[in-house]
Amino acid sequence: QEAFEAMRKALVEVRAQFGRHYPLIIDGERVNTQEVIVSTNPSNPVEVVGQSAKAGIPEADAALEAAWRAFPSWRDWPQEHRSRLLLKAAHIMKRRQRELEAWLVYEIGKNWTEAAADVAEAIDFLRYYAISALKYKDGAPVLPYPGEDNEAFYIPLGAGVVIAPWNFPLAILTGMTAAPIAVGNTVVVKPAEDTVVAAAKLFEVLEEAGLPPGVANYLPGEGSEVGAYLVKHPRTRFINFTGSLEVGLQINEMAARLSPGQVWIKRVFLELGGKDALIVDETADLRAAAQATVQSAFGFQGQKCSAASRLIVVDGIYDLLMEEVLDRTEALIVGPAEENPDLGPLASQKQEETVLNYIEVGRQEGRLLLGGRRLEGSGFFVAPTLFDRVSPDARIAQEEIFGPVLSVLRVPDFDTALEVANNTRYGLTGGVFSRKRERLEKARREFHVGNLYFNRKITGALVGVQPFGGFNLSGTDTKAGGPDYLLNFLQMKSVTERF
Ligand code: TXE
Repeated sequence: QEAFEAMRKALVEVRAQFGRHYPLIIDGERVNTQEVIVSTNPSNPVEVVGQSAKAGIPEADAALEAAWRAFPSWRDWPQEHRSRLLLKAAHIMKRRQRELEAWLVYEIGKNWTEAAADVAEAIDFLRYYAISALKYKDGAPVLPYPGEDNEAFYIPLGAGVVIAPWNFPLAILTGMTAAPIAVGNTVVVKPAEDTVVAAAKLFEVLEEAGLPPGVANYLPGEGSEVGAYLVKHPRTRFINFTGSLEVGLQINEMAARLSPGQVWIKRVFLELGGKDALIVDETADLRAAAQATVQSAFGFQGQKCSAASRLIVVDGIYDLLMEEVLDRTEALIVGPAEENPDLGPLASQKQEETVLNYIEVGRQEGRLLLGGRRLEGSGFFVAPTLFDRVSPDARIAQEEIFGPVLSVLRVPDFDTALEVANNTRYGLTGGVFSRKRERLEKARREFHVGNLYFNRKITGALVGVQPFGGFNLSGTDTKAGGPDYLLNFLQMKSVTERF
């Protein structure tokens, strides 16, 4: 109750800042403001103006140079001091969590639960990377059998670029930024165009924590302009990207080419899409399976790479399960995010159009069971939608829709369910509802996804508990919140001294 009251208060206080600085979603419509968002980092001469934050090539060059200028001293900070700073940032974020949640509600249409999870995960990332960075500090024993006259130790890479998606505007941006700087790198951060506020808030927190100017540089701008420019830039040492498959593949290709004056092979980390399947067999707890299906498919309007977008049902319980799923889906409330509905608006006009296009494709490829339309009135509200009689190779079973659309596939037995689940070019999350241990063991071996869940929903990965990242085209096997994630931003040096 207390948290709800605090949230209501925060929404009012944040709303009082409307029309001042930030593009917002008001009642589902994206309302851009005409104000200046001034970079919170004095070393980074990025003043962004107009409808939503816009930085151009000159600012991108300035930000990357600011990052390289800040690198030598930040690299030489003792690891404990860098870690302590990030822990302080986590503490500040915790203190401001209701306000930050309120911004996420207004900026990207998350309901209170999803907004709280986003902020909580950002705090977890700051803490987790701050602590796990300590094991790489200078002088830490890294060799299993050190000789008496040589040592090996880690050093950071230099200045890199973080390019973030809009769907976890604080959590993913914070995780991708905190990891490289935790171990002594510096970064230019390019948030998604639709979520420049959440990014600005992270910079406010980092600045309050005392992050030296230039260590992290705020560069809100067009991905295809400043994002691509920085990916190709010879002075970019690494790229940490989370976003769509198509952009990720473009980045991989651009970064592979040597630019004039480039003296290293860029490291590229990609966290891409998913077409995640939930299997329910005839031994499953049907109520639990139905609940998990609806939460995984429609949480944050299905705009999660971990969302369930395929439900694979073994014959025998099909009608019973579908009755449960349809009942629960019909009961979902869709409305303005600040009223804490089950589903808020989609993130943008573009997102709504994409989802509605896929719904039209779905009408050709399957049978519409529920939803299939936008809601009357203003705002990007799309009804939770289910199609069944979907074949495994249908577009709505193969392509990431990134909206509240669930494709239901019916199979004769569990083995076929696994084959259908693996029939995808992605491999991010997956789930199985079954009471047969040997089937779970088979799924553990054969269900080819980076994050597998048994008898529970398939979204949500606790930092440090479920390292997050997928196989195949879901990314480069980098496990965010995993034990070795920081090694991506380090290189090892060996020094031998003959006395
Ligand atoms: O991605 P986009 P979005 C995925 C999710 C979905 C996508 C949604 O599955 O596919 O992210 O996020 C910048 N050169 N994940 O729509 O359009 C752009 O400005 C350089 C997976 O934001 O790819 C934005 O900052 N940059 C993830 C960023 O790329 C470019 C979890 C992403 O934009 C660019 C969350 C270009 N040419 C979301 N074009 C996981 N697997 O964990 C755009 N950008």
